[in-house]
Amino acid sequence: MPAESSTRSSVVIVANRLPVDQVTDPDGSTRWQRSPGGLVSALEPFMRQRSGAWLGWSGAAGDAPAEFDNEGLHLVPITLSTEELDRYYEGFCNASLWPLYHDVVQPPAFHRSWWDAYVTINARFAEAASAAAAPEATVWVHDYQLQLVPAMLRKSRPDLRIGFFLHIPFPPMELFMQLPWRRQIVEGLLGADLIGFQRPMGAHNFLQLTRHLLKLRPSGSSVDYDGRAVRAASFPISIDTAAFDRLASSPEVVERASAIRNELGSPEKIILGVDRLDYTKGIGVRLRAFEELLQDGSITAPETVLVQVATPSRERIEHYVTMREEIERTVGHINGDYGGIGGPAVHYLHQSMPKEELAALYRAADVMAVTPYRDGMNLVAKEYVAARGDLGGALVLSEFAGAAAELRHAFLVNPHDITGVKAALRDALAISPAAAARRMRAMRRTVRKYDLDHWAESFFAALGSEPTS
Ligand code: GDG
Repeated sequence: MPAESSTRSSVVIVANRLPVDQVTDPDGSTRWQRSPGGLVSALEPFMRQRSGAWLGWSGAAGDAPAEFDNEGLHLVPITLSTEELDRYYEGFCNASLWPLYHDVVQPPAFHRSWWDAYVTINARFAEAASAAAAPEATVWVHDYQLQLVPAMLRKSRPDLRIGFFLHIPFPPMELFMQLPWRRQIVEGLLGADLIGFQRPMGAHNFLQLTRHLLKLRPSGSSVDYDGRAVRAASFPISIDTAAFDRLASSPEVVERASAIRNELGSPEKIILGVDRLDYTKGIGVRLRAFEELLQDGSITAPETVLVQVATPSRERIEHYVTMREEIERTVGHINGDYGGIGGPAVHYLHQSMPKEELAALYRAADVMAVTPYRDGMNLVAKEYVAARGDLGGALVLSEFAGAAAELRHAFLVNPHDITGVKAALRDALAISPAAAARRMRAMRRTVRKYDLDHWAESFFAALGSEPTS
């Protein structure tokens, strides 16, 4: 049994990152600041009622600071050295698992030293979780970085209720089988009582693998393993819809939205893309469709412009460096051919921006283009809908984003079919305000009903650990 933590909690979240960032003030002192992001606020009610703890990496390489309390949460930082970050995080997580789980959009690389680091780090998280959890506590482990934690934790703490949620897609068996350590991953996940996926297909793929690899006999959404029933089911994640709606309807944001339109030169139509700069997001797809629309005269610039926000991401990984170069070359090319002085066709921003600015962009955009090749959910699509309290705007959405299952009133596209993407963009640009409002109203009903609280509550309920009121 590992050393006990100073505080033992009855609900413990285990995630790659802590929900805080260390910031340095002008006087050189440092403090922790709650990182923006819905996950922590959705989980907060559960955590507060049950003296919750959160384990994760602080974001800085090297020895982790001691555990501490922050705004009612007990935070347990986990140490990751620079070399571990290279092998575990940038290597195994983001250059092996990430592409493998996203339909091998890029070829995954497999290295034994990366795998070894993944095992070591998962064991470190499991040990810390074991120390932090009170007897019979609920532990909720998050995402592809920590798939071995459930089994490791169960071994040392069979008294715990263990849930796991995968934020990215779980691949079909044919692809998953490429992984040299496929059996260990499936066994790692089976340590949980409940394994949550974004889509029912993820749960189906997983259960099929338990049959194929471990000769288990799944029945319905459950499989018996090691004398326990393990359930695999879908829990589509969402956003804090009401909060986003409020933000986007605030006078400041509405005013900023019209200022953005002016700054863009008052175009007739604005198409918007907002993504982490990732090869799964299909940024190249929409650039190409946009370029072809300009080429064939369906649209003209600067009457119609594309604003692409590409948030910097994983900049030390090779695939990301090449993809960024390609995208930026294409942007330059389109602007060279179709832009004018002071009037580019594509406004490209490789930067992170405040949430308020993002909300204003959503509010200003006539068409939101979300065209990933594969995406667990895609919260940007849901945020756009939440932001359109004015019932304006149209959403073009890839069928391969988890969000497409709920947002059926979007213009759904196959991102591999450029002709289809062009047609959807054309239709979305031409839609009448009344027809746009009808679609937007229907989508807003969905995101209002199935919000982030609904997601967290249904997961905890299925895990058998609703908060006691
Ligand atoms: C993974 C899965 C799944 C983006 N740029 C800025 C900014 N953002 C925010 C968006 C949105 C979030 O980042 C991105 O979330 P997504 O869901 O679109 O994508 P991933 O980062 O790939 O997330 C995904 C998700 O996990 C949750 O389970 O949906 O499928 O891949 O909230 O608004 N926020 C700010 N400035 C930016 O420049 N403030």
